[in-house]
Amino acid sequence: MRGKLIVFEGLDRAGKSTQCERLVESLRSEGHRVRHMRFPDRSTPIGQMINDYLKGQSEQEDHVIHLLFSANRWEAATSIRADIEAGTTIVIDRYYYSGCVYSAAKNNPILNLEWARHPEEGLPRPDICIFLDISPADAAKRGGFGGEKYENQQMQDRVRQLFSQLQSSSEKDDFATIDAGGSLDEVQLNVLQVAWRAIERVDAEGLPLR
Ligand code: T5A
Ligand code: NA
Repeated sequence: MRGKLIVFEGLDRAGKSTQCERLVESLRSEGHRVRHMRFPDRSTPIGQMINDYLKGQSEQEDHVIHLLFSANRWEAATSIRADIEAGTTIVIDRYYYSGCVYSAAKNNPILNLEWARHPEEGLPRPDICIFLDISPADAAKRGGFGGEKYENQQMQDRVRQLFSQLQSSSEKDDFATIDAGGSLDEVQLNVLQVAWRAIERVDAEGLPLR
């Protein structure tokens, strides 16, 4: 059986990294081979350019940084497909949904959601995208903004709007939305249910990786 592609998305401080780690551990303890990834992958030369940009150490034109984020996924695409074909499940912390939404949130006159989507076309499509939904007020209780580029209220509000636009678009079936405002254990329980349902559906219906 092929591996599955499971992605986590959500606003800053929704709990993506925490829940990603918990899911990876849980699947491994059930005997699954799992690779844990995150985007941006700051370890590659392109990822280092992205890191400098997010930390405010370099400037990039809006389309340029968008294409760098996309290229950072494309440089991993072949190995993602190969691992999944070989039976390894891949759990990813942020993917092209973040890519589209954060770029479109800048209100650049050309770079809307539709423009943003094009360079991402053909990347392995997730079997499920688990969207961790949290109100900005609850997220704020988890600590203030850090120093990175997009960590400000105006940007986060736009990002939230655009995520909900994406979730009612033609790609809406990619998403399972989970209330991320509960305790770590409550959220984890819901994540596990959604993940197992997606895994079992792929196996039962023999769905190919898209
Ligand atoms: N970006 C990204 C783009 O513009 N384009 C792209 O293509 C991509 C991929 C960096 C930035 O890049 C942008 C988006 C981002 O602005 P990042 O490195 O993934 O992306 O962002 P991070 O800042 O690392 O991650 P987040 O801040 O978004 O946090 P998480 O992962 O959602 O949250 P997590 O798990 O680290 O938890 C945050 C805090 O809350 C607590 C945790 O213990 C932690 O302290 N917490 C809870 N507390 C109470 N109850 C719960 N249920 C909790 N869950 C977590
Ligand atoms: Na994170």
